[in-house]
Amino acid sequence: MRTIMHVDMDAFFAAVEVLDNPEYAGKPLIIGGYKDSPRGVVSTASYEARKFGVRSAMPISRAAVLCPHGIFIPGRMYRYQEVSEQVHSIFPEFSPVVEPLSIDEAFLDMTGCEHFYSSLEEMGMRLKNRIKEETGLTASVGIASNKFLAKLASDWRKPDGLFVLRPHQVQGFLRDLPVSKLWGVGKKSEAVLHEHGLHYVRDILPRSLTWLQERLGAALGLQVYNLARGLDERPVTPMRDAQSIGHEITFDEDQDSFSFLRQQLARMAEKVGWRLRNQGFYARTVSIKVRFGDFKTLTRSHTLDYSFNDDDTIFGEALHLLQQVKLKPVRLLGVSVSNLSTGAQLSLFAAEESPVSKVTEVMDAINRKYSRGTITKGRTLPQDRGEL
Ligand code: TTP
Ligand code: MG
Repeated sequence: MRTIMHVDMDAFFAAVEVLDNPEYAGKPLIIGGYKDSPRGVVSTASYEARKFGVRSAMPISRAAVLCPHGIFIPGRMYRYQEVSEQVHSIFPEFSPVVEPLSIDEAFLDMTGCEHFYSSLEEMGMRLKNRIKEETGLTASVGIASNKFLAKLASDWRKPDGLFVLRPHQVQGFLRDLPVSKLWGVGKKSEAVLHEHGLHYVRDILPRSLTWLQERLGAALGLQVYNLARGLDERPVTPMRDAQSIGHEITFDEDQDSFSFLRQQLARMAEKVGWRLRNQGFYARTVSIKVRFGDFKTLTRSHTLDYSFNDDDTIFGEALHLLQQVKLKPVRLLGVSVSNLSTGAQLSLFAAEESPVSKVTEVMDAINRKYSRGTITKGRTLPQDRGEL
């Protein structure tokens, strides 16, 4: 039995603003832009503002209607990044096996460390107290026997929450959750489940694995079957153990347009670069995977003599690899990076430069502030579809 702890900061960007501007304390605070900003999107809101229905990813204009007396401010990404680093630097005090998940959350594998504490509650409390002491901010902590349950648990008593989900409570806890809480169930698969009258986790339990796989596909069907039973074997993967970060798409129809594939490559390069930077990694190798209509699959890789974490390098290398492939209609395309490290080993030619260009930094800040994909490079947009 494993002991996994998930920690997630409360209303993170808003909490940092309250920390730096105590006059905002206790007020409805909305981060993402001034009240009259026409295209702004809410990145987060204080819990006081959430009472009025304000949520992340909502247009500022809508938030202004819901919460007209709220305080609306644009974000300060560099500052959130700074506090994020402070928070993440605490986790190794608790466990050597830490998986940073985003700017304000992480998984800690606490298996074997339990006996250092009088109870799991005390363990969680200690982490919360350390974060509070170091940053002045509150976090919510969930403790359970796997990642899926630990993340649900940290959410359960938010904000400033602590919840230990014990094995005998799991079934009762899961039963009444909406199916969308199961990882992997997005809008599309949620609709499929609803169509069959499955709205809550308890509705899924009587369905067989085969039934679910027939409707959701083999992989997602199995995942949903397991998660509904509280089963999740995924290990906490510390940065140093991560092998690669990748993204792939299967097309509805086989694709034979190079410009289309190039555009898909650019989109995936941005996604991969984003994840790479968000987890504080650098990579040295870029790989592509191409599966043709006849299911023949090939991979091609190239390793550079320096590490990188920018979209341009990933895209450039991936495109170069794709250009060397003799193409026929493509069913699946993937991009991944590997040879990961946490520090930059810069190109000799770029020793003075930051490995992430200013443009990428600004794009990341905007995408973090709003939501990923808000801003993107032109090459990810559809172009004239020249044939191969
Ligand atoms: P979350 O942890 O999802 O949200 P939160 O910390 O603001 O609130 P909660 O107490 O519910 O955890 O995200 C962390 C930060 O990431 C959040 O403060 C702002 C940013 N973010 C966005 O910029 N856009 C988004 O759509 C979301 C969900 C988060
Ligand atoms: Mg949070």
